[in-house]
Amino acid sequence: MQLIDGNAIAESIIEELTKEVGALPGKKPVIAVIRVGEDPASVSYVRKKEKTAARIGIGSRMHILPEDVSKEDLFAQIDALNADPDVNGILIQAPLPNHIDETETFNRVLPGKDVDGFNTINIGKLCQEDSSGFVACTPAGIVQLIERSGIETQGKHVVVLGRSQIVGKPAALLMVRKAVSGNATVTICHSRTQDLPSITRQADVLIAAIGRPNFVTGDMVKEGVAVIDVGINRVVDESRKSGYRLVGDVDFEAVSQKASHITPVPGGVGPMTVAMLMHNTLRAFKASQS
Ligand code: BQF
Repeated sequence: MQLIDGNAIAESIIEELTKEVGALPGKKPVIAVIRVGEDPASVSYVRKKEKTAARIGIGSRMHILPEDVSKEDLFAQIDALNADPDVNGILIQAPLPNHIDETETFNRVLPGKDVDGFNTINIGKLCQEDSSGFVACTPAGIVQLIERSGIETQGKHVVVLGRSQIVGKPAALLMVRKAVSGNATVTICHSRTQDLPSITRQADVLIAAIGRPNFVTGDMVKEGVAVIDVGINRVVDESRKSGYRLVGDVDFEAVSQKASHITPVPGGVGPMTVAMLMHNTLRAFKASQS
């Protein structure tokens, strides 16, 4: 069994980006981050992104808005960043408070600055296999993990567990693309799928993004499966200083005994999400310079 080291793969991408940014002759890329409220997970994700940007030489501009910000004020902030030629990428940290519609907010960002790839235009481009768009960072990170671990997808059965706009759907589109790290036969299943284990057991590659701790058990996979665990679930753990620990959507103990490859949580897909955000920001910068 090969443990896929997402930290190490993310580090090598960060190194590649650092070299490229270091070699830029003039201006450096800049990402603007909007965080609404003080959700502890959002605070921690944003901090990780700022730190990683700083290491690479990407500038970041933080905009922290109160939990009860009006849609008008939030959109005015986005509009100002859209119009600012010094801002290359705009990130709106999810989750947003309930009174703000996420899709509408993501669509307010100019497609060329939508480094999260959440915008209708960028999702449409992914669907059309138009590589000029931005691909959402987590699915893009999954592709990198697969490529850099030598996992074959051509002609294989990739089962995606989860149908979210941000992970499941774009991951399925990437896997079915006419591309070396694509050309798969793809099945998307979800919480309403009948006899789910009979489908997951057919997977040569299983991408688990259903958002339930330890959901995929040993009897749900076949021998030799490659498993990408996208889940980041907080479960209570009194023995930890924080009072919780992170577990994936996959029962790692059991599934790792059958898998050819598996990603851990933490240290699997998570760090790749951040690395691909930086990759997209550099791309947005380069596009703005040409
Ligand atoms: C790790 C995210 C759900 C909802 C909104 C490294 C991250 C996480 C884990 C991280 C995520 C998840 C991010 C690890 C960003 C990934 O070591 O395993 C990094 O920062 N992520 C986010 O911004 O919004 C989310 C998950």
